[in-house]
Amino acid sequence: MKTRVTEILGTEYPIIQGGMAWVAEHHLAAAVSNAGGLGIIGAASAPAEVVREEIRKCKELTDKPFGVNIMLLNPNAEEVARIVVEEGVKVVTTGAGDPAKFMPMWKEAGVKVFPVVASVALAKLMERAGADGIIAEGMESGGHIGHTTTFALVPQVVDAVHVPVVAAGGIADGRGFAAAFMLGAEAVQMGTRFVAAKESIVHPNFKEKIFKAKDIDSTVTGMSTGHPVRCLRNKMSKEYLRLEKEGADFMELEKLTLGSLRKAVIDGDVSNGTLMAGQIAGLVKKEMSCREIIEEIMGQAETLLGEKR
Ligand code: TUI
Repeated sequence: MKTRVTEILGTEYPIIQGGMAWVAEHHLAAAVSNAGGLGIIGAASAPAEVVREEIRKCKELTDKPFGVNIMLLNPNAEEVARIVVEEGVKVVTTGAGDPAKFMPMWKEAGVKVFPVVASVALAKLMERAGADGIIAEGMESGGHIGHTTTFALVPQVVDAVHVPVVAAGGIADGRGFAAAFMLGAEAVQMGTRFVAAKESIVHPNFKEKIFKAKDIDSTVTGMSTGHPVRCLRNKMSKEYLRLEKEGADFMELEKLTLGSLRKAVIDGDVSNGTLMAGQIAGLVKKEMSCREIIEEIMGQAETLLGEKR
């Protein structure tokens, strides 16, 4: 299936993997890229040299294009922004902020830039700054989110910019893919479905939580701190929300979440860890390889959209 996004990215399919902290490491990114999507290494809060190593290891596992996600709340974002250029990475996605100050450097190096936005205003700003495409991420997504749903955000962003739009948030199968295309998207980004993939290094306890999740098992912490984070309900989220309701200050809440994503992803501590996942977790029922996931979705989507592009 060809769209402007596959042309820009040089991928077989218009499917991008989310840049999930701790989860989006080189094995997952290479597996998605080898299956015809765009794999992403999530730089998150990792030290810049660790990101460089991840990029090099990914290159050993795939000769297909892959990208790096730069989390802009990270104090070393600038260093990581330079490293992607030094390492010849083809695509950058960004999250949790405005990457405009890095855009001239990336554009000069020929890096394709797809900022993740949660609003029309930032989408327009990013287009003016030279973005090659926009990833419009609805609040169904896992992790740090905005306030608008994918269904409402995507068509509004599509109407506001000329560059192609990628839909993210709440998409995990061919129906979601086809619906996103009906809204005007030219690709989708998926996180949760890939968290549970065979090649994902996420602890089996966390994957099991996704497979067992029901539609109502998703919650949002941090509404009061200005950094809302969507995760699956567990002991940790209940405690967080209780403290938040009591008016706990930022530092107190931070203590609870410090290192909590690592606890969930690496240690498999599904009680005290933060189980970042999207609202679509309830749809993800079994572990499949990235290739099986992508081929299943493309098969369903092509039938639904009634076309082979
Ligand atoms: O970035 C994400 N998802 C993330 S980042 C992350 S690490 C983190 N953990 C705890 C608290 C905060 C971050 C986990 N998940 N998705 C892309 C995304 N970007 N969603 C929302 C936004 C966003 C929000 C506000 C982008 C820009 C923005 O404001 C723009 C500005 O002017 O700063």
